[in-house]
Amino acid sequence: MADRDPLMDRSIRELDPAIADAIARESRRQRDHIELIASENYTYAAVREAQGSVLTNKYAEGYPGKRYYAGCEFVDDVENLARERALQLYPGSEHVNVQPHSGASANLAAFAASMQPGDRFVAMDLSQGGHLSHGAAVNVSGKWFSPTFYGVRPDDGLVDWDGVERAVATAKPKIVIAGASAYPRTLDFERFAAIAHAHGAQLLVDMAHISGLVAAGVHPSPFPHADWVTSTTHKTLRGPRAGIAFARADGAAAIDKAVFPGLQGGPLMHVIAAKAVAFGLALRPEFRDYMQRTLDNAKTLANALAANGFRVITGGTDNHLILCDVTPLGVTGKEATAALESIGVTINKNSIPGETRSPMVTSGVRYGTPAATTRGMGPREMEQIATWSAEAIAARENPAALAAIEREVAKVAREFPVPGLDARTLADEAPSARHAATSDAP
Ligand code: DSN
Repeated sequence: MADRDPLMDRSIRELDPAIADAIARESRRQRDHIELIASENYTYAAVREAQGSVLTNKYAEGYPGKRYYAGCEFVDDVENLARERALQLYPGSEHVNVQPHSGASANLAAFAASMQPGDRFVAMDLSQGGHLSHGAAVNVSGKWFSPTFYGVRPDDGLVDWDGVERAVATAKPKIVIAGASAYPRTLDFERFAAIAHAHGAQLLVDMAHISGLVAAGVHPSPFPHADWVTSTTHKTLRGPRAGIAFARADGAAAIDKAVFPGLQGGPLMHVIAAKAVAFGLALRPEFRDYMQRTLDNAKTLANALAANGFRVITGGTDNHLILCDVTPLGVTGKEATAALESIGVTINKNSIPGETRSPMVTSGVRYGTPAATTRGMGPREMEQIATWSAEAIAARENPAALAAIEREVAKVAREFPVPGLDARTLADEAPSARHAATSDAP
């Protein structure tokens, strides 16, 4: 014991006040702000417990029963449970790899499993609602592979099916990607699969945004239509910040090899434990209720935003997110986001179909209801948020008016506690610091 480092059992607060203060300030921000970024959520206290557990100490390169290190019997139990629960959560799924560190890693693994560098694929353009890891020029998916893009129709904002057909027929791709980060309507996976398969391509569905809705049965499932399915686990699914990748039985070996040893080394067993906990909780009836309330809130918020002068793209929403043109209110997406940030309502600026401004400015904003719904907010708060949004934009050059709205927002926010944010964490807190304006969601 004499040589044992005495610092090993001390708290963050004792050892590192700078980090402890930053965590406390972020805790306070989460308590006092209303979070409406469509990709964010508050995870369960139990998920955080698993993620902060001793499993972070363990190396487990390989897969259950086939590891490169000894001492893996208990982490094998964890990974097997995570796999079993993920497959149970998505009927029709055949194989899952629960090791990807993120959604972008899961997408790259699906690329590595199904294509060679230089191969062609078809995906939704980032500026039309797609994702950075679906072939953006700045991303490895766009640098090492060859994308052709489809988009949405400028008049109604819905998937341009003629454009999908044309892109697939012309590019003759290895894979077609369906999945988006700013598309407010139901994605017809069966139709995507029919187009891809008719042209000899495989379908990759990235369900990162909607995986909770799919698990709860309130959005159609990509199974059994897709050949590969990827997701994050922290958005609507409400688990830890991480990814997963599904394959058909005949793609199991390819996806497993792509994740490890292809792209990653040791799996994050503490995060895999947290995924297992989240999958178990998503199998419960309470989760279905939560997802239904998230959808109901999104519809209420969309209607209320429209009533307050926002132009809601596609006229509404079928899922957890709302895309709006804010130019009828006389502002850009950047200005609207800054005005809302100053009252403690957190959203992101977003390009809209037919966008004329740069991604750093935009004409639109994106709202989402998963996080606010987790806190227990309902239709009354959604209507209030829409009213505050319009008021803040109108008062954006009036600091006193913004401060008055900010006080109202904080009062309502505190009526809805953040899960797992206990009084002790908040008692420790340093003075509030307003966080920097959000950027366009990649
Ligand atoms: N950045 C996420 C989003 O906000 O949609 C997607 O990964």
